[in-house]
Amino acid sequence: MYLSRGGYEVAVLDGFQKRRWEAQIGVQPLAPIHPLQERVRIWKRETGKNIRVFVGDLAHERFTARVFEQWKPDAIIHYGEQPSAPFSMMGNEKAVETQVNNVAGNLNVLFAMKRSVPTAHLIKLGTMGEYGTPNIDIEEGWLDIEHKGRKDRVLMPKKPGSFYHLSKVHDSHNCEFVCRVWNLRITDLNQGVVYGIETDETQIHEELNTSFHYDEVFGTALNRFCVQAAAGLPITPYGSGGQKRGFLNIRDTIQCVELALSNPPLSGEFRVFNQFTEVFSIRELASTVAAAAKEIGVTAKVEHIINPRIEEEEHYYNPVLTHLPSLGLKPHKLSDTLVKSMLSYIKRHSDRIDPDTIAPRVKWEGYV
Ligand code: USQ
Repeated sequence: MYLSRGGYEVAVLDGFQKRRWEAQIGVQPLAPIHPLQERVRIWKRETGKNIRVFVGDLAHERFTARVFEQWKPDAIIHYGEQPSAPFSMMGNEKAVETQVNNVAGNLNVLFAMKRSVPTAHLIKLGTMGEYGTPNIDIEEGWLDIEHKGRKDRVLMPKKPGSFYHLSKVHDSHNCEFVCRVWNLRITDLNQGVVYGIETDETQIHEELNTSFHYDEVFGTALNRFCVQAAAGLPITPYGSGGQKRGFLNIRDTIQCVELALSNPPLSGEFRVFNQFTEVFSIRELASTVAAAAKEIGVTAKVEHIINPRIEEEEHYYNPVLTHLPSLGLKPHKLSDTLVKSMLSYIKRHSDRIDPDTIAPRVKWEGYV
């Protein structure tokens, strides 16, 4: 919607897998998400801008190839992946579904690019979680090494924490390979944990809202904490809450895509941007939400619970962030009343909160 408003000619390709997964596990976004075609009609009515819709599954190579041949994009923004770590850890079937959907879908995009638009720019949504929490600084994708007196530049080593995060590592390797052998141009956005609900575009009409999850599977930490506070439930850092992550506001995710789009890499370049604006520990987030809730008259309790994941809870964390700021990223800060605006949105929809979907049941040690 942002790019369409900005004058780009936009097509959206969607197979509605996320809606199917939500139905399978019995969760829904906080506010309902209307059918895509209806949202596109509302967008046209409100802004006069047309967005072309292609319905199908990226993992079907003939469909993907046909769309690329027909539409001939100058740039592709690839957000079409299974995004949840807990979903991928629910067992054998969901792990396979996650990796097939993500890795095969991305491979089909790469082949379709090579065949129909070899000079197009792929902006691929990766994740900061590809790196895990190493005891060294996290560089932006590439690491200069010296080993036994010889030097090389290699992809930053990866130690991800779920089958989902692993799928993004596999994608990154496939992307780097096709830049090297087919001369494609790709930006891998290693994005941190996103929080927030509204953008300028979603505010144009209620039915243009984005999908906001708070459940144990699709909800991310800060979003969950805000819903817990609003629903009078305890805020749940897992374990000690010393896990540190990079975070960014949903508005900044759009800014980052536009910066990548308007500053494309060279042909043959695999470019990696670390994409976050602030680093917090989970316990800092929990106390920030509790303090913000207090300001609007809600008393929220923080209750550390047994960590269902296998991850480091106290660790070094120092990711490098240079590329996006050097291109002009102007971050929104978490402290800029965002939590308050999130809390008021959540309160407006609080009758739809299903408390039974909040407690974590998916365990990393888990299922076979
Ligand atoms: N956590 C809690 N309590 C909760 C929920 C989460 O302590 O109620 C902890 C988790 O154990 C983890 C951290 O918060 O240490 C982040 O968890 P999350 O669920 O917010 O985020 P994550 O599973 O890492 O995945 C999310 C998105 C994923 C994206 C990733 C960016 O779902 O699509 O790739 O954030 S990153 O974390 O940088 O890899």
